[in-house]
Amino acid sequence: MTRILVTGFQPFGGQQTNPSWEAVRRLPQCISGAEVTKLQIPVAFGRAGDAVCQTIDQQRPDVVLCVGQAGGRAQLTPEFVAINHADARIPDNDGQQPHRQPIVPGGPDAHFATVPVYRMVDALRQASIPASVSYSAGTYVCNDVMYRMLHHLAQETHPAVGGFVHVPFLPEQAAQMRPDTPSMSLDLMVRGLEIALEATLRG
Ligand code: PCA
Repeated sequence: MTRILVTGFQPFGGQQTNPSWEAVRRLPQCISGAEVTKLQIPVAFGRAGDAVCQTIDQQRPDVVLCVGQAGGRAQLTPEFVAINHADARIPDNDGQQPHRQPIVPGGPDAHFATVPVYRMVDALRQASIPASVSYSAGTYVCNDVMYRMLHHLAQETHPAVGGFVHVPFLPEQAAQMRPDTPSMSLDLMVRGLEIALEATLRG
């Protein structure tokens, strides 16, 4: 049976909730006949990526999709690339704040997503869900997790495909912010993640 591992983050940066986990935990147990496992990970450099890699080793999934919040974005954005660079604007939930340093010293400069990011975006737009490919996952914990996960998969002989999707704020978060802050409803995010996974499994 095909297995999918999907992860979402704990809240961070003073927020009460993280839409990534709220959406991930509402995904069905089964998508296109594949079994879905959900994992909540901490907003912590190193520790979050390690938790994902450990779970990959235990569960041997075929698809790994990590999801994170990108406040300020208006669309679902599958990430094209993770770079070997950490530079934190704010401390993570462990109080770590790396500046201008490699994630894996001596590792490749970047890892490209191995999920079909363009096919995901095409499928999402087809379903009238706003989406676009992003060419930067930033330099905070999300990029750290994506890089560590793809680096781990790259060491395997029969690797799973791996990717990362950033989601906008929820309406209740945006309601507390500047008037031009974009948001997306939880229902749309959940449906969008499901469509992105369906598109991946078609590949
Ligand atoms: N977003 C942050 C880390 C956790 C999350 O949900 C990021 O984009 O790096």
